[in-house]
Amino acid sequence: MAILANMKNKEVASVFGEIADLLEINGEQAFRVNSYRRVARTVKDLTKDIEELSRDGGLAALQGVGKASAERIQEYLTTGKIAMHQDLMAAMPAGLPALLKISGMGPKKVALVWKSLNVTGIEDLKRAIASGEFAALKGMGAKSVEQIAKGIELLENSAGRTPLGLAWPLAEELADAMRAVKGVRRVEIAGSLRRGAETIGDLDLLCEADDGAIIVGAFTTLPQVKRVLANGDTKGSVLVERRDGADIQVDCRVVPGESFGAALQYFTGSKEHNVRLREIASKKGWKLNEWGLFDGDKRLAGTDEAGIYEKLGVPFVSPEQREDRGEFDLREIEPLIELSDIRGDLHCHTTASDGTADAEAMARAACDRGYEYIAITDHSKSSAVANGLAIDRMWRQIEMVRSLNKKFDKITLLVGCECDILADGSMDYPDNLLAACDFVVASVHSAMKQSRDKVTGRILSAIENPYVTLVGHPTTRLINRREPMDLDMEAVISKAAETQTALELNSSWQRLDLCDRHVRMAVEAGVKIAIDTDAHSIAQFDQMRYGIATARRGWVRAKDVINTLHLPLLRKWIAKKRSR
Ligand code: DGT
Ligand code: CA
Ligand code: CA
Ligand code: ZN
Repeated sequence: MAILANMKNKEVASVFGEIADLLEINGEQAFRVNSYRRVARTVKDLTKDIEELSRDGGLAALQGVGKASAERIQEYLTTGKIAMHQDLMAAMPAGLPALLKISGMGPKKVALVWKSLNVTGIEDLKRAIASGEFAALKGMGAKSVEQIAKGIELLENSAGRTPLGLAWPLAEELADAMRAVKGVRRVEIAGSLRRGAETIGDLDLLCEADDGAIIVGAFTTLPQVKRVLANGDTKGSVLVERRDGADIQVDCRVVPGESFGAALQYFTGSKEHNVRLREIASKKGWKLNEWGLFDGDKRLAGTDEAGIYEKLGVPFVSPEQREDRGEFDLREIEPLIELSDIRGDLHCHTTASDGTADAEAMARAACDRGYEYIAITDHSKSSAVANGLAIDRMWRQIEMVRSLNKKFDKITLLVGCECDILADGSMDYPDNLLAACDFVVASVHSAMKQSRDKVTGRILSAIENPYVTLVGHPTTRLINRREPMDLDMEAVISKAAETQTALELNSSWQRLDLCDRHVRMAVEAGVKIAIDTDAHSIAQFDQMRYGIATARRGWVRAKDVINTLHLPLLRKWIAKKRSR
């Protein structure tokens, strides 16, 4: 429920943000633009459901929301759009708003290229970059244009791939809808989603049933379907709208029970893993396909996945490990970490900095999840946009969290902070303040474009600080939106191993940082991982499963992760580095 409520708030905030962008491109006066931005921010930070608020007549009472804005919010809630927003879009070249999606292109720059070079879309912009005209404009330079060119590349490479956090809830919704169809005995999600990949090309559903055509018919007429791409006897393909408005393709296949395991194995992939598996079958003189494992006409396996691996004499690895990254060489299967192994969240934000719930509400929510502990880690003073805590505020926060802790008996609140690693590699808080915290996350939030040596050096000096227990989102990448920093990961990993510093696997689906490969490198070097959510709201605690999926792709076991420890052992682990 909370997630749904939040979604409407998010939609309204994003439409108002777009209105502000469009007005700014049109050269409207700053105060007018800012008034829309203010509404966007207020609505985004709102802890209440906006629909509820509007029913209670509370819209106009919101800070920064005037009568006109309140009416526009109302308009959105009733009709799903705002006429003024549509008019603004209609009044400018259709390709122009898309330029805002390019990293580095704000409304001012969009207006600049439009007015001075008559650029009206991405292709125009690419030409203006190639010809040097863009860099020659007043206020532009080679460096910022280069950054924008990279932004275009990133956008084009990511086009079509859906982040895990948008794909997974949608896949579950569709799988549930298919489970409710009469005649369907079993539904599984296959493909890259079952493998826990960070982005998903299309969704793959598998249904067990007898009459394929009827089931495919039910699939292609689900209420979620926007367009039907294919409609056959055993397979249907459709387009479905994502939460953010883009489309994603969904394939649905119907198979009989005797082939369900073979089909699940085949359509889970990866392709590389399947190619290897088929080779192993053919070396034995057998044939493996989506219908089963066969010796001539004789069916050897196929009803369940495990049977196929067993017959082939290959370890039955988890879907997340099926990438042909060495899984065929495993002699014994070690269980990978599971969501239920997690005993606490070590990175979250409250209203003290940029979160939407206060420490008490966050702790209560963590307690409801059955966690043993939670570290409250708000931003430090230099994170001004995130309302980071100045030193005196941080001292008061430490007192506040300690006394709040006395109110809880089932969960322990660890006093923490997310301390910025500044551009020169120093920490944003002095050591005595860090020492007063139980738990310190150190993260880069600025100057991410520095050279490889510089950014690596910054992380290394943070790791050397005795009070830093964890490096937060080490590469600072944002999936589909921002490249990782140019980090010497091997150097970071070896310094972390040497100093007993943990590295984060940030579970936010926009980050998933460290990524699967890096997390595997770290664990193989003996570095401990913290899998946490960086939650800025109660609902975001649910992101833990994305981190767990990524960890499993990195072959992580429960013992590699510090927040699988019971609290006394976790405290002991933290103390070890501090006492060195
Ligand atoms: P995606 O959708 O790009 O995120 O990645 P997948 O892995 O879901 O790929 P998809 O949807 O094209 O196909 C699903 C699975 O079906 C894939 O992981 C393996 C299997 N598959 C598809 N095409 C082939 C193929 O040509 N050869 C083999 N061996 N397997 C295939
Ligand atoms: Ca797929
Ligand atoms: Ca597919
Ligand atoms: Zn954070």
